[in-house]
Order: sequence, then structure tokens, then C-alpha cells
Amino acid sequence: MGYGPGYRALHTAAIAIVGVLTVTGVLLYYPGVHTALIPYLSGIRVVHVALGGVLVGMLFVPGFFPPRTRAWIHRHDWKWTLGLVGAISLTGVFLILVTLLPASWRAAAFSWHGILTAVLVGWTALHAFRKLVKSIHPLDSMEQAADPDRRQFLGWALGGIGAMLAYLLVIPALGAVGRSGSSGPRVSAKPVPDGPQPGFVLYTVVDGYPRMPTTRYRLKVTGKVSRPLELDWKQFLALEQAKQVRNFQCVTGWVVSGCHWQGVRISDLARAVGADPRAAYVNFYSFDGVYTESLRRTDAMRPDVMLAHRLDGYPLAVQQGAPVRLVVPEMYGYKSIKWVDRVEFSDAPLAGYWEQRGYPSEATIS
Ligand SMILES: Nc1nc2c(c(=O)[nH]1)N[C@H]1C(S)=C(S)[C@@H](COP(=O)(O)O)O[C@H]1N2
Ligand SMILES: [Mo]
Repeated sequence: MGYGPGYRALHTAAIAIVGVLTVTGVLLYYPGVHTALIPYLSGIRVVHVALGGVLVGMLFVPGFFPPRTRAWIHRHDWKWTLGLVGAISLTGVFLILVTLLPASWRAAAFSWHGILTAVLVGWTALHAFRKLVKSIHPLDSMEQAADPDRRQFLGWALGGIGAMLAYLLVIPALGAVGRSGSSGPRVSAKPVPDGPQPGFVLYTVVDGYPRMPTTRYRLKVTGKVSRPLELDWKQFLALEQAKQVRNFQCVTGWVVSGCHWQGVRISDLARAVGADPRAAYVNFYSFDGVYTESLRRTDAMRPDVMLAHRLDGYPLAVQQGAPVRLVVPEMYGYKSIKWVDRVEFSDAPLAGYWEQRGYPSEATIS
């Protein structure tokens, strides 16, 4: 009786899920839509990851419940679909394993997650077109065409995993993703003197990227402090400068490894203004007029939390927060507020921009 109603339902469900995953993935990734959908992004992310999990589970159904007949679907349909969905799921799993894998792997996984999805969408369209228009594969011939059994299925799965691992292992050697691991120099994509550095997805929650010449820029350090400061550009640069090479990771999955930051530590700023010991929080404001962030004082005092003004050897690009942005390498990117013009030591936290929209204020990449 062919592949039976169970497999038909599986097929339909898989198509629907792949469709929803593609749409939610696009919504999460593209900066344009990203801004419009801000209130829904954390929900969209949950749906995307959960459905991805369901799809991975479905991939294994034929392995555990082999179809009753050996010949049940066209060989190429099987190979391509399973191979692609398997590889996309695997790259998705890599993205979730935030700290277990090197950032260069995750950066590669992120690219391939998108590239392979584009191939899958193309393939699905072709497959549907063939079935609909040409009817090359009516059920009868489909049933004679191929006979993947459990062994073949496992072979394909292992082959796919093997190919993926092989690819990811040669990535650093090929330099194909642009950046190396957390502390090494960059492999290929070179820093650019003008404009944003390669690898970053450039977010803004307002219309466009606010522009502020350093001649007009003032940094205000206020709140529970004994010597509030208002610094012009020269005075800001005169503060003790710190440098570090760290990964930068957005909660939506993309990661840029080996970013060279230069700037002023919040701990040095705290000393300069004489921050009151009772100020348990440090709040940050952006001159985009909307974005805010807040750190527990203990987190903000870490030596790697800084107001950065240089990235990869060049002044920050406008799109990346020029002239000054916060960098919190231990936490997801949304903590690293751009276009900072006010730092406030306070006894109360501020509900940050994303925290007001459902993201946890504790954003440590664990
Ligand atoms: N002012 C402001 N700061 C911001 C954002 C923003 O939209 N506006 N996006 C945050 C998010 S979610 C991330 S991942 C990083 C992205 O930094 P990039 O634009 O340099 O890639 O900036 C963070 N800081
Ligand atoms: Mo982000």
C-alpha cells in the first residue's frame, strides 16, 4: 500500500514546518524586518528553535518506523530532502550550542544555515513543480523507483554529518568565514577603514543610524557619584585606554570572533567619578533617543566591559555606534548599547530596551 497515510501526514507536516522555519528565520535575520518586528522577535525566536527541534525529531521517524514496503518514494527526493534538512538542522544545533563550539564554527554554521535553506527552498519548489506540472512521478513509478531502507537512511545521515564536520574542520584553514577564534588574528575578511567591520549584522531600533561628529560629542557620567563628569572627545580619549580581543555574539545566532576593541573601562570611569558604593547598577543611554541598557555594578566592573571607540584598528563606524558604544563580551550583543552618551550610576536598574520586550536582563552567554 505504498508509504501510507502516516508518511503522507509526515510529508505535509514537514513542508509546513520548513515553511514556517524559513519565514521566521528570515524575520529574525534581516535587519530591515528586524526593526519593524521588535516586539515579536523573542517570541519568533522561541517558535523557530522549537519547530527546528520538532523537525530534527521527524528526521528520525523513518529510521525508527521503517515504511512497510521497501519501495515507497523516489530516491532523489529522499536523498536531497533528507540531506538538506539534516544539514540545516545540524547547523541549527551548532548555533544553539553557544559555548560548546568555537565561534568560527558557529559563524560558519550560521552562514550555511542560510545558504542551505536557500537551496532547500529552491529544491522544494522544483520538486513541487515536477509533481504538479509534469507528473513525472505518479505514485506507481515512485514506488518502483527506489527502496531506501534503514541502513541507507543511516548511511545518508552519517554521510551528511561527516561532510558537515569535515567542512567545519577545514574552515579555519581555508579562512572562509573571515575571522579566526577568540584571540587569534583575523584569517581572511580584512578590517575595513571606512564603514562597518565584516561579519556584523547592523541593528538599529530607530529610523537609520544616528550620526554625531566627535566635535559635538559629550559623554555624561552622572547619578550617585561624587564628581559627575561631562567629557568632550579629547577628554574622553585622555582617560586610560584598554584593549581586548573578544568574540561578539548576538542572541539570534550570528557571531563575530576575534574583534579588536579599544576603549575606556567602566571600572576606570567609576573611579574617575567616585561612584557611590550604594550604586549597585550602571545604566546606559543612547543618543538614538530610545535604546537603554543596564548592568549590575558587579558585572560592569569586569575588566572587559568598556566604552569602545575603536574596532579592528579603526574608529567605530556610524552603523556600529560611533563615536562610542558599550562592549560586554560575556553577554549577548543586545547588552552592547551603541551611540552611548550617558552613563548613570544608580541604586535602581533600568529596564533595558530589549528587556522591556521579553529578553532576560541576565544575558550572560552560558
Ligand atoms: N542603540 C542601539 N544599540 C544596540 C542595538 C540597537 O538596535 N540600537 N542593537 C543591539 C543588538 S541586538 C546587537 S546584536 C548589537 C549589534 O551590534 P552591531 O550593530 O555593531 O552589529 O548591538 C546592540 N546595541
Ligand atoms: Mo542582537
